[in-house]
Amino acid sequence: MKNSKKTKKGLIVGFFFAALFAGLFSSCEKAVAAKEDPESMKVYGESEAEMTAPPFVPRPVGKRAATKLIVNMEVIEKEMEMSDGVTYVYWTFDGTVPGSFIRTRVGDEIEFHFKNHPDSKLPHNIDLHAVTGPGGGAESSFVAPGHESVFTFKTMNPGLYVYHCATAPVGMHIANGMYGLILVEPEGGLPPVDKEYYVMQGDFYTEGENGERGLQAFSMEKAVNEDADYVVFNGKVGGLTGDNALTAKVGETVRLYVGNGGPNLVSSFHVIGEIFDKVYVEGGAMINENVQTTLIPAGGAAIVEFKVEVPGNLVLVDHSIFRAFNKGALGILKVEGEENPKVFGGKIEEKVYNPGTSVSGVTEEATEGGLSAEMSMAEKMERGKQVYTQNCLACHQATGAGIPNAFPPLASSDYLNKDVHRAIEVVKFGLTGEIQVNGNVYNSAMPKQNISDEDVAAVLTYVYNNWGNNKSEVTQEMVKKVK
Ligand code: HEC
Ligand SMILES: [Cu+2]
Repeated sequence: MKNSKKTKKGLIVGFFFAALFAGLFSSCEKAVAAKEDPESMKVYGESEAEMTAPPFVPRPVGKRAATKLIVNMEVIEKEMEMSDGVTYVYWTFDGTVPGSFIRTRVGDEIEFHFKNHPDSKLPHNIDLHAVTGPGGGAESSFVAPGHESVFTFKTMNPGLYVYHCATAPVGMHIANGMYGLILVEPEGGLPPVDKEYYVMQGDFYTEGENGERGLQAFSMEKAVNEDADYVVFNGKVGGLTGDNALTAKVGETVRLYVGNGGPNLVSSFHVIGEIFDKVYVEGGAMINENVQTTLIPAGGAAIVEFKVEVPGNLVLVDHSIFRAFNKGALGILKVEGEENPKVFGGKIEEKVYNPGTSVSGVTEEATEGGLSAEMSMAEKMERGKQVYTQNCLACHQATGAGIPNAFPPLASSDYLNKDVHRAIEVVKFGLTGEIQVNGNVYNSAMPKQNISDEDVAAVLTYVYNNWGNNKSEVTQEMVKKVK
């Protein structure tokens, strides 16, 4: 009894002292931290910065002390691929778009050796958003072809920063690919993750339209109008797909350093099939959690982190979605590993859904049973136009021209004109797999059209008697026979 009381008292006293010590200690620590402002932070030793081409990043800085860091970078102007069969003369930092990733820490003294290859046609410079000083180093780094300039700065603020060329005309130098990222780690580094990658979006303006083959020149007019032909990750269409896809394994944590070089467009960065567990908003110290899409300004960046729980292809996009599917802003992160049905069950069933009523008001009874009275040609044409507008126009377009690479034309379609019964089949039962229409290959899916036999006859008659087709008339009976 007595003993236990004593122990209790001892404990309380112990707590009191512990609390006192903790208080003292933490205030000490605060005093030390306050002294460590980056400006007066001492540097220890000297080393050369590891530089990496995208999508890779140098090893973490972590706990190393501030140091004198030598950065070597070279401007190279060269022709590279923009898209299949399309090339462009890029102006680059170290030969890639975006340029090499620079990794440093707060308090480092950077000695920047900036070189311009003798084969370059123009002078260039570098404006690093991580620099506190005039032009972010632009004037101090300005260098003619075949020269090197050296300048120094101290990294004052941790964060992820864009660098870019700032030689006049600035917009043109950026539009030609002159941008990249520099990461300034905070004291002690960033929390460790399993995979880190470097992704940077950019918009490109070419004399020819998107996909026009050959060497494409820069279009100042389109750039001024912000009318981009290509919006891409890592410098080209396919910069992060196929062999260039990023990879990770189920269970790993992934950190993406995402920049936007612009020159014009703001990116609505999104990964289809993931949620960002963490976003370092705008590349700064503020962390947001559970984010679907993060805005990355032109000349800005963000760090996003997520754990990959299930296998499959995650799709990196600018969610201004035509840029992704029509201009190139699409990348793949391939996740391999065991299925994880607890997190994602996948499709477990598919069955017929028939509520028994039709929203479009199409009569159901004509599909089964006897024939209703055959319409006259004029009636078919009128009815057919209505059915077409309601059911087909969205894909095949008002003029029957279709959409290249997606929906085949019905106008002057050799496929359509060759075989009426096949055409009826397509409309009644849908169509998937590869077909050729007027010499172009389509490999897509047309859904089964749930319309009455009478309407199939009308719409096909309408299609056959328009847009240069062979003027066949389709009857209910013909439709009924196709099973
Ligand atoms: C959701 C989009 C979509 C709708 C709606 C649609 N189609 Fe199609 N259609 C397609 C696609 C895609 C193909 C090519 C399928 C393939 O690649 O296997 C196709 C192919 C065809 C073909 C054969 C190829 C050709 O160009 O001659 C015909 C005929 C056709 N559709 C007629 C129609 C008619 C008539 C309607 C309306 C009753 C209709 N389609 C509605 C997407 C659609
Ligand atoms: Cu430049």
